[in-house]
Amino acid sequence: MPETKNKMTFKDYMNKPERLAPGHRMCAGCGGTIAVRAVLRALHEGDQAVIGNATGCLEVSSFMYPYTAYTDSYIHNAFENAGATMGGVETAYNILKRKGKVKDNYKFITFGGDGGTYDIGFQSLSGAMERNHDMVYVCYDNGAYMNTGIQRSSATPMYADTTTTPVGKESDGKLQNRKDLATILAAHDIPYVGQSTFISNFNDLHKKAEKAIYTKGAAFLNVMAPCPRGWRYDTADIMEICKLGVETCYWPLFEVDHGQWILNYEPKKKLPIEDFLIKQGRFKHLFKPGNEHLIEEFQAEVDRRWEDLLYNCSR
Ligand SMILES: Cc1ncc(C[n+]2csc(CCOP(=O)(O)OP(=O)(O)O)c2C)c(N)n1
Repeated sequence: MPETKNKMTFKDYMNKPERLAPGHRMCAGCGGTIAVRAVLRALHEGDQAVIGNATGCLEVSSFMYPYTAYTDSYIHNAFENAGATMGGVETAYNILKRKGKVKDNYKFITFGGDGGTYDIGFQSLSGAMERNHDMVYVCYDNGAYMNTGIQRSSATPMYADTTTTPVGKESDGKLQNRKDLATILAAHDIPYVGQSTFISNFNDLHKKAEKAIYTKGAAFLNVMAPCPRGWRYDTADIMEICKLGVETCYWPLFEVDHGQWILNYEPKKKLPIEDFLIKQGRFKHLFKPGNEHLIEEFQAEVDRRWEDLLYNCSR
């Protein structure tokens, strides 16, 4: 069970000190930054953290040796070993704590983009989770390798226009469906998995981050974190895009807490997927006359996954 202290309101959360200091170089309107700030705010006062970070936008923009934008300890890692490194740090901490050499309480949180998490770092993430290290791995999922110029990843949704799946006469964008990583992590049978994004007052993300950090054992959080450059939207639209992701059931809010699947939000009226897609330049081609069938296929995939989730949550 989470070691939740007292009940906190949203205002309490927002009044907590920032643990990602201002002055980093992330883009305006970047979802990754919002995700990191929200997750770190869930740390209880007095607790220290070691932050791990796979290579990516977040790392290059919040860390330039010897400076970091974090008020906590920070380790930059290659994609391939971000999970393994934090597992090692947690193990070393347990030994030092037992020997009385470390007095403070530490929590272990690794951040990675979807390229580093779904693809390149997947083996070390899977291993760290399976070994049940007391750590949280947070994927800020912006749906492509954004730092190197918007290349497709296995998190990129079908038909998205990326630099390695360019839309043109011969191509409608990415051909494959996105990998459902939260479900794959749930199949690791770890204590906690949560999927979230930014909606209304951020309560969903705050609660899940706190649960993930304070649940004993391995936890994984998947946060949809839009990227204005890659998704091609007006920076001011980020909150609306996240809301539409949830209201269309493209990005359902759910958690798997010690094996129990819980749907955190069910839209009163599921919106058509067009409402989510039309806000983003990467899907512009889907709205050309003659491409209606592509949207229908997209919708069918969203429906299929939503039904699967409802089934899992009803068991
Ligand atoms: C093994 C390896 N392959 C490729 C790169 C080059 N590279 C640096 S950042 C980056 C993109 C990272 O994408 P993602 O993990 O999705 O994070 P984002 O940049 O979108 O935040 C790549 C491919 C690298 N550093 N190491």
